[in-house]
Amino acid sequence: MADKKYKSVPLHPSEITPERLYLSRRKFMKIASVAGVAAALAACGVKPAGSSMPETEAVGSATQSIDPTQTTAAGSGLLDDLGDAASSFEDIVNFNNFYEFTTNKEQVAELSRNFITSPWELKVGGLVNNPKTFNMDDIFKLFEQEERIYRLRCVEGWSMVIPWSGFPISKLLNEVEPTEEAKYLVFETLARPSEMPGLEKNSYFPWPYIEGLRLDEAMNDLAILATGLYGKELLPQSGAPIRLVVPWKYGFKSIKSIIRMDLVSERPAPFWVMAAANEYGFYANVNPEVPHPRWSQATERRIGELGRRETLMFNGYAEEVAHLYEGMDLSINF
Ligand SMILES: Nc1nc2c(c(=O)[nH]1)N[C@H]1C(S)=C(S)[C@@H](COP(=O)(O)O)O[C@H]1N2
Ligand SMILES: [Mo]
Repeated sequence: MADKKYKSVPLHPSEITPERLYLSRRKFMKIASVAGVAAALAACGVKPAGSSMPETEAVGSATQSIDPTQTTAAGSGLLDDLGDAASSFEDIVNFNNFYEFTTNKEQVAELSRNFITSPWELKVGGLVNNPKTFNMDDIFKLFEQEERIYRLRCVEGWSMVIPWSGFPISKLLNEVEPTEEAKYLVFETLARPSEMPGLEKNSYFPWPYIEGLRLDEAMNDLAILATGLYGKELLPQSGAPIRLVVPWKYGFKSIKSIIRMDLVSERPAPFWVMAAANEYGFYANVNPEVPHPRWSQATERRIGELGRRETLMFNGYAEEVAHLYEGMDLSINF
């Protein structure tokens, strides 16, 4: 059964909270922030060898005020929903995390230059009535591409604003028709050693790169499959030809160069959870109140700016997504 292809992890008890204990959204936000402070006090700095993201850039905790003139942004004029300027194309395609190529963010562009992204097949199956394999022509024919200007907040403490083109995952799910038993969506990145030197160089990682969403998260309108940015098709370093973008979650959830999506009944174990479960959770919702064990998540450095900004709950998308997590303790379900 396709369902058994992926390792799964058990649910946290707080996710099976009885209905009567569910809180109103306002109460929930208050409690989530109290829990976050407790977690901050308890955090210790132990680092498992060889299985983690690079050290954070988040050295200080003080937030400097942002002077908009201190920026290298190219001035495309594009703004996100909060009025933040889009990062420059140059910044977006020259500072990347894509460990299949290298863990050096400045070298991904160079090392991925010859990555073959056409032809490409995206196989969607598992617990669906209509399993389907899409090539990129199918995708462009079936799903109208929309522009979405989203903040991307990496768990390491930096962020960008990226003008994506893509389409809501919900549209693709409607094509394949998840069955009643489908509860989660698993994504898998291509792993082709002949083109991806990082696979062998960093062989201690649990390749292939896997990510997962709860089905209701995947159905949220903010969750898209992106095929382009700044109006051009994605370059390899950005996850060509098709990658996930879930802007309210840390960047590592936004899995690149996807070849498979499977609907499953049990919660899958994503790449970073398998690499270091104490540091990276299944949900990975951006949350300034819940520190990473080795650094604070209260602030971030916007690429192209000098100061640090305050990190926003759910990366500024609480209005759209906070209801998905009502009744959950976000310091446990981090
Ligand atoms: N397959 C794969 N997807 C991945 C990664 C990766 O190493 N491999 N890195 C993640 C991380 S940590 C981040 S922050 C974002 C970065 O996306 P960007 O390089 O387009 O800014 O991609 C995510 N998707
Ligand atoms: Mo990241």
